[in-house]
Amino acid sequence: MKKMKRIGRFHVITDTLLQTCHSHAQLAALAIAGGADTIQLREKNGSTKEIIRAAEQMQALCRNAGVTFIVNDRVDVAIASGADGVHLGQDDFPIPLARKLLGEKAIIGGSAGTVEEARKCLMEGADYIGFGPVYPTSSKADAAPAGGLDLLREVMEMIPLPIVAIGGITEANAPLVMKAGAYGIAVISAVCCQMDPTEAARSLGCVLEPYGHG
Ligand code: TZP
Ligand code: MG
Repeated sequence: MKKMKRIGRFHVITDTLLQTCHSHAQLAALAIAGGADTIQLREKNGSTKEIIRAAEQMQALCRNAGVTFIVNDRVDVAIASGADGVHLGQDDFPIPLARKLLGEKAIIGGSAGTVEEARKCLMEGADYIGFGPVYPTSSKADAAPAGGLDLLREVMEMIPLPIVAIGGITEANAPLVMKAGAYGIAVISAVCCQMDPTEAARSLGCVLEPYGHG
């Protein structure tokens, strides 16, 4: 039987610039303990060797926990670490080329902030779309202005792929995003930058439960 691609509904994206208490692997472990079902390694600095090392640790943690592991931007690191997939922005490694290198079984996510960008991801063969920012965020330096729930609804109407909402998602607004029909959410600060990332993930996971998470 064909194995389903496990695209989680609660993605935690690890970051070691916005907070310096935890490493990527530590954040992955803390987020998994709190119920995250997808972990994404997002590292824009540092040596490739270091990033591969972090990715290998995270891949092992995720595999043991049955959690999906995605690498942001770096197809090479995804291959090297045996990740489940990659997440690619509009100006990153082209999705069709990533598909060629990673194969049909890999999960490929594409970032989009407009319906046109989301359609491009769809046409190029993405498995899901990270759509946002839905709300204002200070976690991404070059983030576009927040699109809000109406744009999120529009993309979900037009694009037949799982839409994972990103950007400024918190425990307070996650129910609104899910009620609007999002497949899931992806967060950085709401988990990674909290005093207790496990507890933060746990309470965020609780508000997702009525919408099919957990
Ligand atoms: N892409 C769009 S918004 C964003 C990314 C990586 C940042 C999300 O971080 P936060 O802290 O959950 O707003
Ligand atoms: Mg990128």
